[in-house]
Amino acid sequence: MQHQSVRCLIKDFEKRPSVTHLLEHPFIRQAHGKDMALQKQLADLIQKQQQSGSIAKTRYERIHTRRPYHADVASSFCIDDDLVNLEILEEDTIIHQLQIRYADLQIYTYVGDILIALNPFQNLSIYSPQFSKLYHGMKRCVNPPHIFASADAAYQGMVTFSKDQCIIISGESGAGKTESAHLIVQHLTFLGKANNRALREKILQVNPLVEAFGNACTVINDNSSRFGKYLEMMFSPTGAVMGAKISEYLLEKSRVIKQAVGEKNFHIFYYIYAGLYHQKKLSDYRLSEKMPPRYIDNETGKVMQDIVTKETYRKQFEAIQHCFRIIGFTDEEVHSVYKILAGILNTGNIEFTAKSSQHQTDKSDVPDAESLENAAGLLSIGSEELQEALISHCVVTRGETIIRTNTVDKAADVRDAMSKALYGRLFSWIVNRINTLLQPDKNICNTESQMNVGILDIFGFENFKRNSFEQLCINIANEQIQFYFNQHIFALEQMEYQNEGIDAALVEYEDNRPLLDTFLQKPMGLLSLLDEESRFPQATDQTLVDKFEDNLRCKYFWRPKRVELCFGIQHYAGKVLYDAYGFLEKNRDTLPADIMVVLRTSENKLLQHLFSSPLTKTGNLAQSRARITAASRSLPPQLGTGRIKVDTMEMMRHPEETTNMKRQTVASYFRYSLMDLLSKMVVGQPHFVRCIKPNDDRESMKFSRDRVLVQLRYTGILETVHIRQQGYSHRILFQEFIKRYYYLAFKAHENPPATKESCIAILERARLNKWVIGKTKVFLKYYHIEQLNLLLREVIARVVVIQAYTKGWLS
Ligand code: AOV
Ligand code: MG
Repeated sequence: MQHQSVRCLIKDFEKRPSVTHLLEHPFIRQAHGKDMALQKQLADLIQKQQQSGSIAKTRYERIHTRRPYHADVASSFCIDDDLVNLEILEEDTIIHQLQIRYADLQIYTYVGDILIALNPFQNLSIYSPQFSKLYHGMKRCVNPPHIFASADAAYQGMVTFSKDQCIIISGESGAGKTESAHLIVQHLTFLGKANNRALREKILQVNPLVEAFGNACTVINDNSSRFGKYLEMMFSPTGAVMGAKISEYLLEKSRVIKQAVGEKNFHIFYYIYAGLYHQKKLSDYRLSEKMPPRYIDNETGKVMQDIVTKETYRKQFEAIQHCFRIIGFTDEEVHSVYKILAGILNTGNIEFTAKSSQHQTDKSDVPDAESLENAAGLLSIGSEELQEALISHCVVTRGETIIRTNTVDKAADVRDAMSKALYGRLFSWIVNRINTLLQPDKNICNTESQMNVGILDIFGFENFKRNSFEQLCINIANEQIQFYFNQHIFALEQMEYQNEGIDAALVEYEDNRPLLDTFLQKPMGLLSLLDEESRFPQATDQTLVDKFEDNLRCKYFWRPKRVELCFGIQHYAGKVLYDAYGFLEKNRDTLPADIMVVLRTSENKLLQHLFSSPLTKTGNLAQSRARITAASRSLPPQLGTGRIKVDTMEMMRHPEETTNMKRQTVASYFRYSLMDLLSKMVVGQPHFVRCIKPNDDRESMKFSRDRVLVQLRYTGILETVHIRQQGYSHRILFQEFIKRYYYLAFKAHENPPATKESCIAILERARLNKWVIGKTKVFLKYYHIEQLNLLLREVIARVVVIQAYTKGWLS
């Protein structure tokens, strides 16, 4: 029994060097035991913990050849590792430091507790498991700055104080956010060593899988995230990884149907086309061997050439199959996914021609039935019904249902809306399925005691030659993340100095709140105006821009002369010109009810599920139209007009669905998503990683001072350095502070009151400098926390050794 408890303690302490946890361990409370081998092990462990600095240094020297540490540097910490240590705080000095470091391939630099990561644009050998070990539970100043150190800080913060953490990665498109997110997950899975290896494997496959569906090649980045991703990794109270959960935000669905010049569709389409091509299975999915579908070959012929000659797509296909398998998707599910993807590609090939008849000139027809039948076959729906839903729609006017034909353009729009809806829902389904497969086992860890580290990786700020509705949403999301950063680093901190009567120099920073209000305010913000205009059937993109101009009277908005559909926004990260062409349609994002009805009749279970709605009765198109007629007769005339649909819950997930009561637009869905994201982020202790792109040519070793300077300016790095140097980033209530660091100054039986004096006693005992005491809180510099935690760990270790001695184990 005792033997076991000592072993258990050692294991626990190694896994989770948490002092609070250790103190509560039954073994420490009633330490006794006689096993010599275990005693030795315990003593070694404690010694190792105490000497961790020097061990790490030599290990680092062994494996990191680029920058050996010099013996004459008293601490292995290099002064310029942290910009806060600079004596002269000017843009020039900061940029100079970063440039020298970059030339030496030191891509990471601290600004206090914030990590700056410069994109190296080359593979570095600093991410191996050896490095994970090196950074594990280490004092930050022992090793050079590293993304693993940030992940480690979050993990240690979580286990030590049982508090959720979140790591917010920001930076413009191509700066390295997604790569950083991968590395964080890698280190966290290393730290959260579960006995369950399978689970670790699964978690590592999550990012590659969702990115195959949600990332694409843009002119800026070959692997650009076209959705926002918040990945939460769940841990048990002892820090073992238990599961994971992803939340996805605002996938750029329009990419499925059209890509700008030089850009591509979502990766997965190329992967499956190439994979199936090489497996000679294209015909099983009714895809042509000679001509890739229109949706993926916008530069005719090029894709085919890549697929035949290059190995990468095929390998990626295999990797994705592997991901599916490891995570736990069944073969049947994967097959359904491929069928839907191939169904989308075939849908894209359906063409329409005008068909004039005596009575109507705006009719369209499908001249070549092959693609239609292929699509219908793959989606397991009737081809006639599909055709009917594409070329006609049902309108209810004053209690009467009229079937109207669609023009060629309209039919093409319906086709594309269907493809977008299919892809969007498929993507959400994959994410939900992953979440189900990776949810923690309730028998092992109950939800209450679970803790998590969230990792936010969104699409970065974008400024293309032509910017559309998607860029607007992406940039607003970035604006919101910048606001959150400002709040945390500047606003809240400074507000507390004032409330607590602390005399600290105020740091000026660029507050983007007014701009965010310009977008999000109700009812006169840009998104509200867009929604309002989207409700008028007669509105055009031109009337929309006019409306913006009439109502958005602020310095952030302007309209260039002589460019009709254009408007400009002065974002925190620079000026962007938007082209409002298609804004209204993209915002409405309607999926005709008839298409939905047809898709619901699918015999493919997955597809049925994607379009199922608990409140809607199923049936074929004719039955549904008959039902609508019946229903419309009972509605008051003003409500019985327009397209009919659907229950509100479904709409929250899928904005494209319309209702005659209220229409959910992309803008309102987007606003809701942003709120949802923020609500997740605010509950955790934030850690910031700021990615910087050193040049626009994606070249390694190239440092463009101008480009870096712009990014440093708009992210407020200089101001951040100031506030980290002068400010107090940690503000802890007396009570909490005493609870945490009690053992540094008091004995077990003492019960100090939650007063200023008790806190001062601890701070003085710890021999810290430069702290201040407010009315209710202790104000600490970012580095104090680490010092306190280390001291605490040493004290606890001493307690353990003393107990071991008194029991006569160590002689
Ligand atoms: P992003 O996520 O910030 O852009 P990525 O993380 O996709 O940018 O990085 C872009 C490219 O830079 C990657 O594909 C790598 O080639 C390279 N890169 C970034 N970080 C590293 C690193 N640590 N080591 C080696 N190469 C790196 V966007 O998703 O477009 O906003 O929407
Ligand atoms: Mg990315």
